[in-house]
Amino acid sequence: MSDPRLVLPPPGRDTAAGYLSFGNQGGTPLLIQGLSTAAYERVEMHTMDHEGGMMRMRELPSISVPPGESVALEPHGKHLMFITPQGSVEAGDSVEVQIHYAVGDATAQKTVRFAVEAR
Ligand SMILES: [Cu+2]
Repeated sequence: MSDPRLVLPPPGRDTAAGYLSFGNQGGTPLLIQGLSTAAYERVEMHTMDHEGGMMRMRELPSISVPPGESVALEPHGKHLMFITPQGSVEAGDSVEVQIHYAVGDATAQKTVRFAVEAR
Protein backbone atom coordinates (compact mmCIF):
# COMPACT_ATOMS: atom_id res chain seq x y z
CA MET A 1 0.00 0.00 0.00
CA SER A 2 1.81 3.16 -1.04
CA ASP A 3 1.25 6.92 -1.14
CA PRO A 4 -2.17 6.97 0.54
CA ARG A 5 -3.75 10.43 0.33
CA LEU A 6 -7.15 11.94 0.79
CA VAL A 7 -8.06 15.02 -1.25
CA LEU A 8 -10.65 17.32 0.30
CA PRO A 9 -13.66 18.44 -1.77
CA PRO A 10 -14.41 22.06 -2.69
CA PRO A 11 -16.16 24.08 0.04
CA GLY A 12 -19.78 23.07 0.51
CA ARG A 13 -19.20 19.50 -0.63
CA ASP A 14 -19.03 16.46 1.60
CA THR A 15 -17.31 13.71 -0.34
CA ALA A 16 -13.52 13.51 -0.43
CA ALA A 17 -11.49 11.48 -2.92
CA GLY A 18 -8.79 9.01 -1.93
CA TYR A 19 -5.85 7.57 -3.79
CA LEU A 20 -3.19 4.96 -3.13
CA SER A 21 -1.54 2.04 -4.78
CA PHE A 22 -2.27 -1.55 -3.74
CA GLY A 23 0.77 -3.79 -4.19
CA ASN A 24 0.90 -7.57 -4.06
CA GLN A 25 4.36 -9.01 -3.48
CA GLY A 26 3.00 -12.45 -2.63
CA GLY A 27 2.34 -15.38 -4.90
CA THR A 28 -1.42 -15.43 -4.31
CA PRO A 29 -4.05 -13.06 -5.68
CA LEU A 30 -4.98 -10.27 -3.28
CA LEU A 31 -8.58 -9.14 -3.09
CA ILE A 32 -9.33 -5.73 -1.60
CA GLN A 33 -12.81 -6.13 -0.12
CA GLY A 34 -13.40 -2.69 1.32
CA LEU A 35 -12.15 0.13 3.50
CA SER A 36 -13.43 1.82 6.62
CA THR A 37 -12.49 4.71 8.88
CA ALA A 38 -13.88 6.39 11.98
CA ALA A 39 -13.45 9.74 10.20
CA TYR A 40 -16.13 9.13 7.53
CA GLU A 41 -19.45 7.36 7.50
CA ARG A 42 -18.30 5.09 4.71
CA VAL A 43 -15.65 4.57 2.08
CA GLU A 44 -16.46 3.34 -1.42
CA MET A 45 -14.21 2.03 -4.18
CA HIS A 46 -15.10 3.51 -7.57
CA THR A 47 -14.07 3.19 -11.16
CA MET A 48 -14.68 5.55 -14.07
CA ASP A 49 -16.52 4.30 -17.15
CA HIS A 50 -16.95 6.04 -20.49
CA GLU A 51 -20.61 6.05 -21.33
CA GLY A 52 -21.84 7.89 -24.44
CA GLY A 53 -18.93 10.34 -24.26
CA MET A 54 -19.49 10.96 -20.54
CA MET A 55 -17.35 9.76 -17.66
CA ARG A 56 -19.45 8.06 -15.03
CA MET A 57 -18.44 6.68 -11.66
CA ARG A 58 -19.41 3.17 -10.70
CA GLU A 59 -18.92 1.48 -7.35
CA LEU A 60 -16.67 -1.58 -7.31
CA PRO A 61 -17.51 -4.42 -4.89
CA SER A 62 -13.82 -5.38 -4.71
CA ILE A 63 -10.47 -4.80 -6.40
CA SER A 64 -8.20 -7.72 -7.21
CA VAL A 65 -4.42 -7.39 -7.37
CA PRO A 66 -2.65 -10.21 -9.23
CA PRO A 67 0.55 -11.73 -7.74
CA GLY A 68 3.59 -9.53 -8.36
CA GLU A 69 1.50 -6.62 -9.57
CA SER A 70 0.03 -3.44 -8.22
CA VAL A 71 -3.15 -1.50 -8.87
CA ALA A 72 -2.94 2.28 -8.66
CA LEU A 73 -5.94 4.34 -7.60
CA GLU A 74 -5.40 7.80 -9.03
CA PRO A 75 -7.25 10.83 -10.41
CA HIS A 76 -9.42 10.02 -13.48
CA GLY A 77 -9.19 6.29 -12.80
CA LYS A 78 -10.10 3.95 -9.99
CA HIS A 79 -10.41 5.91 -6.75
CA LEU A 80 -11.85 5.94 -3.27
CA MET A 81 -14.70 8.11 -2.09
CA PHE A 82 -14.83 9.15 1.57
CA ILE A 83 -18.48 9.91 2.25
CA THR A 84 -19.88 12.09 5.06
CA PRO A 85 -17.16 13.24 7.47
CA GLN A 86 -17.84 12.43 11.13
CA GLY A 87 -15.93 15.50 12.34
CA SER A 88 -13.66 18.12 10.88
CA VAL A 89 -11.02 16.82 8.49
CA GLU A 90 -8.51 19.42 7.38
CA ALA A 91 -5.47 19.64 5.13
CA GLY A 92 -2.38 18.54 7.02
CA ASP A 93 -4.33 16.02 9.11
CA SER A 94 -3.98 12.33 8.61
CA VAL A 95 -6.78 9.81 8.73
CA GLU A 96 -6.43 6.17 9.82
CA VAL A 97 -8.12 3.84 7.38
CA GLN A 98 -8.63 0.08 7.71
CA ILE A 99 -8.16 -1.88 4.52
CA HIS A 100 -10.06 -5.17 4.52
CA TYR A 101 -8.64 -7.79 2.20
CA ALA A 102 -8.43 -11.46 1.43
CA VAL A 103 -5.46 -13.58 0.39
CA GLY A 104 -6.78 -16.92 -0.76
CA ASP A 105 -9.28 -18.02 1.90
CA ALA A 106 -7.79 -15.88 4.66
CA THR A 107 -9.16 -12.43 5.42
CA ALA A 108 -7.24 -9.73 7.23
CA GLN A 109 -7.10 -6.01 7.68
CA LYS A 110 -4.37 -3.46 7.67
CA THR A 111 -4.40 0.11 8.98
CA VAL A 112 -2.97 2.78 6.71
CA ARG A 113 -2.61 6.53 7.37
CA PHE A 114 -3.93 8.76 4.62
CA ALA A 115 -2.39 12.24 4.39
CA VAL A 116 -5.10 14.87 3.98
CA GLU A 117 -4.49 17.35 1.16
CA ALA A 118 -6.34 20.43 0.01
CA ARG A 119 -7.88 20.18 -3.39
CU1 LIG B 1 -16.22 8.22 -7.23
